[in-house]
Amino acid sequence: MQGTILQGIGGFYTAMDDAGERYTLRAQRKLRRVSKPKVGDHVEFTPGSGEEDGWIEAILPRRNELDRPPVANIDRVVIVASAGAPAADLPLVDRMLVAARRRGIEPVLAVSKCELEPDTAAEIARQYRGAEVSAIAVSAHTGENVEALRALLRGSVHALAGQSGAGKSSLINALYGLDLETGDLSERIERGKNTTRSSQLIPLPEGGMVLDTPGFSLLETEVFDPVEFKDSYPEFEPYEGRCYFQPCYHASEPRCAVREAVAAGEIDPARHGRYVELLSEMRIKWRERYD
Ligand SMILES: Nc1nc2c(ncn2[C@@H]2O[C@H](COP(=O)(O)OP(=O)(O)OP(=O)(O)O)[C@@H](O)[C@H]2O)c(=O)[nH]1
Ligand SMILES: [Mg+2]
Ligand SMILES: [Zn+2]
Repeated sequence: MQGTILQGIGGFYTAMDDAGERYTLRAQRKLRRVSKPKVGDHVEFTPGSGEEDGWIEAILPRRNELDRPPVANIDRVVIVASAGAPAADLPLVDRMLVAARRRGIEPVLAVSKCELEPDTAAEIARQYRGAEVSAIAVSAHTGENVEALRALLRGSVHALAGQSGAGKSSLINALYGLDLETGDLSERIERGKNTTRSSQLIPLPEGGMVLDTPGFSLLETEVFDPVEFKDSYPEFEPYEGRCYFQPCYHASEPRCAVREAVAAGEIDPARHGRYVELLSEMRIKWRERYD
């Protein structure tokens, strides 16, 4: 039989077949060695019967996947970054954008809790102008732009991802009238844990599916040739080929068209500054890749 993984907790997976029937399954060790099943995976399985466990036999080829959050076969990743507390970690947003682009997943930026700090929300969205990402300031509490975001996401398989406490589960509840568990910041600090502990795929009555995922604060950027790093920054594209040095990293080279565009206010300086930092990290990792 075939189905889609909706959730995986403690070695047990829930799969749903085309008829909407749900099965509890385990994954064989030989399968887990190659790759652990991810939420969103299409799998072949043998259902359990009586006392017998059901087993996932194979993971069908993935259209795409992310490592963090660990999800597969999605159309879009909605990066949720808060305008209030916890303060948005923009280097983390940048890393998620790079990961999405490298994996061929369309990113959307949702600046959450916008009713708390409207100016901060607008400033964050402004930094990503030209980055070919829809940046929408939303509030799960007031409903601001929730309808616009839902219209943008309609019919697609989309995962909400980002820092713990950014408001992913709250936003999903506001978007789709659900009742996922959400957590107070104060409780969170006491417990030091995510409110959402495992990823979950939810089929939507209007079509498409939404994935709630646990928050994270660290994301290792995949190591690849640093000369390709700029390709994940669409706002540099119009200036490509116009630099004095070729290839140009657009970092500290003289007569760099991208740096001139930053100086002229055409590219956001904060976003470019973070690019330079992530790039130097990538160059070090690339040099040390065989150590
Ligand atoms: N003021 C305000 N608070 C919000 C908004 N959305 C969420 N919150 C609050 O932010 C806190 C965290 O929300 P969650 O939805 O649990 O955050 P999460 O991103 O799912 O967190 P994890 O599951 O731990 O990754 C809760 O106290 C929410 O009430 C909003 O639009 N405005
Ligand atoms: Mg959550
Ligand atoms: Zn350059």
